Order: sequence, then structure tokens, then C-alpha cells
Amino acid sequence: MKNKIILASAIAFGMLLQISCTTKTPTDLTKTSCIPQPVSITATGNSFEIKNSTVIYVHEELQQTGKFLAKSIHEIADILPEVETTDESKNSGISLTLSNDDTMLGNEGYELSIDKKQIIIKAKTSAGCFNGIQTLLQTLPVKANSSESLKIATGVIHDFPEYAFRGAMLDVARHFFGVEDVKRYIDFLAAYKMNVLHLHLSDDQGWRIEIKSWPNLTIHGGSTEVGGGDGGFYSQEQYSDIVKYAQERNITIVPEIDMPGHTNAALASYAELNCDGKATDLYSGTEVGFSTFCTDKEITYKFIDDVVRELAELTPGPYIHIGGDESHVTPIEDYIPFVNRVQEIVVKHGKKVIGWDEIAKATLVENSTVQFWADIENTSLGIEQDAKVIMSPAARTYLDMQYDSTTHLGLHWAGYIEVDHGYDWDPATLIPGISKENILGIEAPLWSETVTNIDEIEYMVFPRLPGYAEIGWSSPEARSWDEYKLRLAQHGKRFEAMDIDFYRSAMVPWEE
Ligand code: TNX
Repeated sequence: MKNKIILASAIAFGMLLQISCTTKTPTDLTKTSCIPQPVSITATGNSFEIKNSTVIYVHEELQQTGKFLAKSIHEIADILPEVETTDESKNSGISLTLSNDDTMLGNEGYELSIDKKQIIIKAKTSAGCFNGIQTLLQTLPVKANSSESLKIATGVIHDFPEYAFRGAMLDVARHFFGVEDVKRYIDFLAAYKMNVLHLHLSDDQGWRIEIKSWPNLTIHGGSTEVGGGDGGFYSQEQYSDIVKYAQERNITIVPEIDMPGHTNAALASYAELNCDGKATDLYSGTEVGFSTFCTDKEITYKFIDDVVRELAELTPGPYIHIGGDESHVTPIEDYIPFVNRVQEIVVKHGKKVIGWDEIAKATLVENSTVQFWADIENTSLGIEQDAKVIMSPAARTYLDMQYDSTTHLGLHWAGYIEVDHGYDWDPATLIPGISKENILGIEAPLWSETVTNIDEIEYMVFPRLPGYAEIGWSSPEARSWDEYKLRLAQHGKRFEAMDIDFYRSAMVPWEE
């Protein structure tokens, strides 16, 4: 019984009385609509109030986490709690503490205890504390009006994730999105305890990350996008700023350079990367599968070595994603040795390989991960080679799929994905032969052929994203669409307060 919601009946009775007499003071912690659903919530029937005088006490290592909480509270109400570093245990205010006692919590779990006098968030790591803070923030409004006090129902939440890898992807190659947009996307992921942002940094239509040793990649290759707009790219400094912003929110950036296909932007920037020695034209259409690196030219591998070296230097996270999908014009006898060699380059620069499921046709290096998006056979080849799997089945997780035939954005080659269809599946049982022990986690990709700005991103991502966050975090036994849709409905007002342009699915009983 992982997900047990306990509420002593005496407390429930007391509470009923209270609910009928007062309006605003929350006293039943189990009534909080948390997404993802925590492992257990125990209510104790009282409330704690965050006031101007509330101090946040932190262990030395948690200063940044404490400041994040103070800033978040400040954004909700006109209160800026002081953050005090201490090793002593306190009996008031909000304490963030590190402790190894509770081995159930693992690396990202936390215990959030709230009583009348104080709040304590306890975890093994700062990531765990950060997750506890996200739960705490969901007990509060996104924005409190001036008369509203910040009251939280008392009780204990004990919580840890089902999967270690809980991600979303943003395709910044088909359409480019600037640093501020990416930070907002990161905020969305963090609010739902997701911990990976995969950035699809290169494709036929654009190269988006500055590589100092090959400057034309961005000068020329970054100068357009789908539809012929100006495109754009991240300077290394801007990219590092994104990485740091993500890191402060427990999010690992996984950078992807897609190859040997999906490479027209590079082929247009450097003639020598083409087999015929001629640079291609820039491309701003939406076809896939027409480009390839010249796999038997040595310069190709010098180029990849430089790119991976510079990217690895910008990447504190463990992974580099090498793409590998839809290389329709690379003969298989060239594709396999190419992928083998590129993996060695990634390993040489100290990183682990992730690739789309096609890469499993090659000989995978140790610790590599295959991202299942379409082909079960490929993914099985990966599992046979001991690779872990990231579950991104297109028909369930692709954020660029339309909700239904009336959705004005998106594609539907993998089907329509209404909110219930996106939510109602279990990564460990969806595909025979792919089971829990093979799975590192899940990722929902947003491809951007049809998505051109942050409002459109929001429309495709919300309200589906919280569902993917919950699939990654909560056990399948704790999840059901009929119950989840009620919690999701409660988040509608959170989306509004965050100015998120979301799809008001008729499947969800939104509150007026
Ligand atoms: C397939 S998924 C692709 C992308 C497209 C996407 C559109 C995958 C690995 N490749 O190149 O953008 O479909 O939905």
C-alpha cells in the first residue's frame, strides 16, 4: 500500500465541523490537489500560517534551496522570509534539513511535516528538499490577494519518485526559442518535479548552439527556421546561463546534436562535411530524412569531436544525446559504424550516450540509453545489449500531437492525444518486452514544426505536462484517470495565475 491517505476519523469529524463554520482556513492536508500524487499524505487537522516574521532555517548546503523557497513565497504574497543558516534544530518557522535516516526517500524523496508551529522538510539531498518545496508551494495559491493569509493544513507527506528520469524535450531547432522562453519551460517542469530538459539543438532547419571552433554553424546554420524566419542560437554564455538556471531547479539539461541525419543546417554551413564538397542550401520546410553527414570522410569525425568536446565542457550533466533518428539516406552499412564511432567520441569526452531507438542497431557502448519513440524491435535490440530505455512512445507522449482533429496547432501522424490518452498508461506494461527494470524513466518531447512562440508552446504542453510528470513520479497503483482529472481541474486556476495559455479539454471538469 504505497499510496495511503490516512485521516483519523476523529480528526475528520472535527474538520467537517470546521469546514462548515469557516471558509478559508485549510485544515485537511489530504484535500490538497498535489500533482504528482505523493506516496502518502497524513492529515492532522490543524493549520500553519506563513507570516512576515517566518524564518527559513537551512543547513549550510541548502542555502540556495532556502533562498529559492523565500523567493517563491515572495512571488505569492507580500512576504519575504529571512533565510538563516544553522545546524540547530528549531521549533518554529520553516526548516530545511538533510538527513540519511529514511532510506525509503532515496535521492529525490522528501518528508514534509507541517504542524501548528513549524514546517520541516527533510531529505537526503538538496534535490529532495527542492521537491518538498514544490509540494509545499502546491498547498498555497500561485498568487495570494492582499487579504488572503498563507495558511497550510497540517500533516505529513512522505514522498519519493517511481522513476529517476522524468523529462520533457523542447525542439529549438525547427523554431528557435530564446533564453527567457526556455527558462519559463524549465519553471513548468520544476513545478511538477520533472528533472530533465532535453534540448534538441540541431536539425535540418537550424543549428542553435555556438561552437567556437566551427563558428559558421550558428552564423549561417542558425540564421533561419521553419517558415523562413530569422532563427537564432544560444551563445555559449547564454547556454551556460540556461544550464545554471536549470541546475538551481534540480533539472539536468540533456543536449542533443542529431546525426547523421537531420544535419542540413551543418551541411549548409560547411561544404567539407558533404560527400560532394558542396554546401547545401539552408532549409526551412518540414520534410524529414533527406540529409546525412558524409560518414566516410575523416573531417566528419574531427567535426563531431570538436562539437562534442565543446558541448561536454558546457554540460555538467552526465548525458549527450546523439540523435540517430530517421537517417533515411544513410545506408545501414554506413549508419552502424558511424554510430559506433560517435559513441566512442562521447565516451572519450566523459559523457554517457543517449540516442533515439534507431541507434540500437549499432553496437552500444556501456551505460548507453535508448529513447523509445516508435520502433519496438530497435528498442528490444537495445535491451538485449543492456541499455536502459527512456519511454517516449509517440502515440502517448508527443506534445506536438494534436489533442483532437480541431486543434489548430500540431501534427497527428502518431494519432491524437487527448489529455486522458496521454495520462492513462503505464510505462512498465505498455510494450511487451519493456519492463520496469529496463526503464530509466519517461520523457515527453515537444517538436516545433508547427509551434512558433511561447503561447503556442503553453497550449500544446498544458494540461498534458503534469500528467507525464505524474507518470514519472507516482506508482501505477496510485494513479487513475477518474481521480487524476479532479486534481488536474484544480490546477486550472494555477495555470491561469501563471498566465499559461492552456487547452481547456472537455475531459477535465475545470472550475469556473
Ligand atoms: C519524428 S521523433 C521525428 C522528428 C519530428 C517529429 C514530429 C523523432 C525521433 N523524429 O524529427 O519533428 O516526428 O512529430
